[in-house]
Amino acid sequence: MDQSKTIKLYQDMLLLRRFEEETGRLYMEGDIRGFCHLYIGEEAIAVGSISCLSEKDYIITHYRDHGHALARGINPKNIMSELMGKSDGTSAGKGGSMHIFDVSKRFMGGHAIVGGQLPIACGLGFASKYQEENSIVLCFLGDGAVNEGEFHESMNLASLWKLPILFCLENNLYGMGTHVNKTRSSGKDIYKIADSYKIPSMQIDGMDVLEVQKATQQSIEKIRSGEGPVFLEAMCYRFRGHSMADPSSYRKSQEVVEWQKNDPIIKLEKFLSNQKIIDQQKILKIKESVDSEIFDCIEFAKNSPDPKIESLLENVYQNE
Ligand SMILES: Cc1ncc(C[n+]2csc(CCOP(=O)(O)OP(=O)(O)O)c2C)c(N)n1
Ligand SMILES: [Mg+2]
Repeated sequence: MDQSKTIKLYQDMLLLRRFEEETGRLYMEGDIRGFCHLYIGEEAIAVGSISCLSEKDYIITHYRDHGHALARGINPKNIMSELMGKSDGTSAGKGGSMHIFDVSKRFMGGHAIVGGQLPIACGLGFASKYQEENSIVLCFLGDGAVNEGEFHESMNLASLWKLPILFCLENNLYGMGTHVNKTRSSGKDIYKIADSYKIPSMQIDGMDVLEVQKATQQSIEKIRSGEGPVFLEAMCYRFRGHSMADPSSYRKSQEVVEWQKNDPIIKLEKFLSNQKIIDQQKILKIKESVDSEIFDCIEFAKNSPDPKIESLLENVYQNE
């Protein structure tokens, strides 16, 4: 194991966590408005899987997208500006929380329509194959997306055309306030659906960044060799409500507490100190540097100008 790379995983997960804790605070203070869904608790999935990609690979995801964007290395200043609707935002302040995009990083959004990213992932995969780019597409989806027709159409097409896609299902057990067991007979074993499309699949612990990383590496090797898509089901839990407007009254606080015992960041921190890879002093230093980066990016976003009224119709297209 490369120790500095493992420390980087810890640092990145902490960046996601602290960024979103501050996002929640700024939302309550009115600096961020509109829809806003936090990824707190699920950091190991974005950080572990995205750490395996090369620059030429694509990422496409759902509306709970801040974590994926940060893990891809998009500048947090621009992400925070987007959340505040400012002109330095990744979409010039016009997309907001659910629509983070950065084509230079091959980060193809942030999609608010549940399952809407899946056919687009197939398009990206097809383009990569057709142009012999050897790029793969890492496509994140929630358990709720599995009930959409687009999910099944995309799985079928990806398998039939051997598209280079890694489907990464984040099974956090809830679609808004509904438990997966109420919407699927295979609630906690969704990965088995992939069998019917002849797509190799596996269930993994999405609260363990090292396990996510290992499974992603193995999957990517398979995909790059031209064998077609792979499907991973990462079991996880969101520690906060579905969105900032959700008081989470549909689940018992004891359930949340049980899952918080499995916090992916604390787990890696314990591993790193038990293995004597980092000590308490180094942990403190990392926390301080992450905090200072986040406070800088909040300052930057607050000072970023509002989009000009004349820019309202920029980047709006219509067919003649
Ligand atoms: C096509 C469509 N139907 C319904 C909605 C409303 N909606 C927004 S989020 C959501 C639940 C999705 O749950 P899941 O895919 O498990 O993602 P999670 O929020 O758990 O990350 C629904 C039904 C939507 N955005 N798009
Ligand atoms: Mg879910």
